[in-house]
Amino acid sequence: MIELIQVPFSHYCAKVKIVLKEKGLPYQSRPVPGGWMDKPEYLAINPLGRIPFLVDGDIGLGESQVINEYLEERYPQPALMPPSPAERAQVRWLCNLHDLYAAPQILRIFMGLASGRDNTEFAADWQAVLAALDLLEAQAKAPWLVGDGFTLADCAWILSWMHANALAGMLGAQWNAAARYPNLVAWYQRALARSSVSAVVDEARQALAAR
Ligand SMILES: N[C@@H](CCC(=O)N[C@@H](CS)C(=O)NCC(=O)O)C(=O)O
Repeated sequence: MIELIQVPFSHYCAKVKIVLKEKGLPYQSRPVPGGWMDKPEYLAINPLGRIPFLVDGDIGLGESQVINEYLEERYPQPALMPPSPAERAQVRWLCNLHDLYAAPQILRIFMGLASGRDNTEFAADWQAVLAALDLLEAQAKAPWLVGDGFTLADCAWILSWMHANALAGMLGAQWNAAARYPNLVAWYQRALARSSVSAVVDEARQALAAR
């Protein structure tokens, strides 16, 4: 069976779990060996010290986008990439927007606040998150981010959208999502109706509440 080393509230891990569930692939969720990503037990598995990490038979893979593209090619049905080259490129563009320009900033803010640092230290990261969300809002199509089908781009953004909403409250930021991000608010509501998404969101919420 596929094994996924993950932490339940990680936005990068959520990307992969939504894909596994969309494709109906059973998997075993495994806590990080040694207890955290910097422990020797885990570094022996993934020297980059990052999660998620997926094991499928003989192959072990890190990096959420690499994992998702592997799953898409290895288990092509149901497809989570559109057929046309232009739309496929658009999916990759929005995945990179997430992975490079929003998710690291969200992670830094979460970890920083959790370690007691002051809100004011995260102004630049928060502005970067808003800029990425502005771009996503402008690109977002209905019903899904790219065209008519649910894609890897939707999988990528679900938990980070949830985290951005929570962070706005934690930072005491001005946040009127319905006014600034109407497309994304409607998109998230549609996405929650999918069992893959609601299961992963619930898992993250429960883990955050237990912290
Ligand atoms: N580019 C990586 C980033 C993964 C990542 O940063 N994951 C975080 C958890 S959400 C992590 O492993 N952090 C460990 C650390 O910061 O030491 C991916 O897409 O998988």
